Amino acid sequence: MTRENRMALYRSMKLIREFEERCLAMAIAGEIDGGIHPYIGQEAVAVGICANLTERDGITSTHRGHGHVLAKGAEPRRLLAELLGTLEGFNKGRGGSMHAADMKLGILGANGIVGAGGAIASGAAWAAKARGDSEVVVSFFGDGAMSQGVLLEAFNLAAIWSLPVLFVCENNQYATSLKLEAGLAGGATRRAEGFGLVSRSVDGMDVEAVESAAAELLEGVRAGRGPAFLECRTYRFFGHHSVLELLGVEFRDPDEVALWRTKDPIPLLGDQLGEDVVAGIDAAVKETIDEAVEFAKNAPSPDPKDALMYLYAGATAVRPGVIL
Ligand SMILES: Cc1ncc(C[n+]2csc(CCOP(=O)(O)OP(=O)(O)O)c2C)c(N)n1
Ligand SMILES: [Mg+2]
Repeated sequence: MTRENRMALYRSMKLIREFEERCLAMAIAGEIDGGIHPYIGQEAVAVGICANLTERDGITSTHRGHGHVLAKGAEPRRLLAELLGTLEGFNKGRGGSMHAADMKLGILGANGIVGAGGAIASGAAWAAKARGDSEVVVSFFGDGAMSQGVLLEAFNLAAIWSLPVLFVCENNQYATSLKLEAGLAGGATRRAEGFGLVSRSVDGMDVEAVESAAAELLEGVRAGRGPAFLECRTYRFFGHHSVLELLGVEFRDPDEVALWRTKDPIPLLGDQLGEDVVAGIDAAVKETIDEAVEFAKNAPSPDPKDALMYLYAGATAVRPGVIL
């Protein structure tokens, strides 16, 4: 990997970190309705995977999705405007934190329903294959989704129809407060192998390792050899949701959290780039996020009379409660 590539990976991870730190503070201050699920700690996964994707490739995301959306190329100011429920958001404020989508960038939607993105990814991959297009679709989901029936059905259909999907399990070892071993029998990669998916597991705190594992698997997916599965072993540095941070509730052992914080992917890569390079990127990223906050806070809110608009494709609200 070239120095320029490493700098791009560092910049993208730092952008997500800065965005999420700012959002977490805003959510705790009550400035983001509904709060957020912070992605802090897991940046190497989104960035390492998306470094292999073109704009035409698709992704499906999760309730913890800001990192995926930013790594796929979304503008931070438009994402923050979405989180604040304003008209400048990608979805005019209708989606919010858990449902940010931008079809032009191949962001087929974050999703508050655990595991649901896998089925959407398989459907989009089926459509790409039917059209004869060369795009691939990446589906991000957590370890908790591995026990959702819909995801296992998506594995099955993707395998039997040989669809161009890469399933990425972000194993941060917890589903809310449920530890992995208490909720997942058989192990993630072994389950995926059971469906005939080419499966690998990688250190999700090492962005270069994630990038190269994904590159290898996506080569087969793009060549039409069928779907693949990548488990990224990672950790979230904060609680499941901002409201738990607000209340000071932490289900995990503080020593375990402290240990994983020593594996932070950002300084790990930054140390290779040198202090001056890091300082330059950090300052530019901070400026971008400062500007995004300013932009989003000044963006207009939707008019309550338009509340029923954009709920259905091609539909128009003629008066409250009546959709044509
Ligand atoms: C179908 C469904 N069941 C339950 C929930 C409630 N819920 C929201 S996040 C979450 C935990 C998901 O854990 P995981 O998939 O590991 O993702 P992580 O939060 O660790 O990123 C649960 C159970 C939901 N949103 N959807
Ligand atoms: Mg999890």
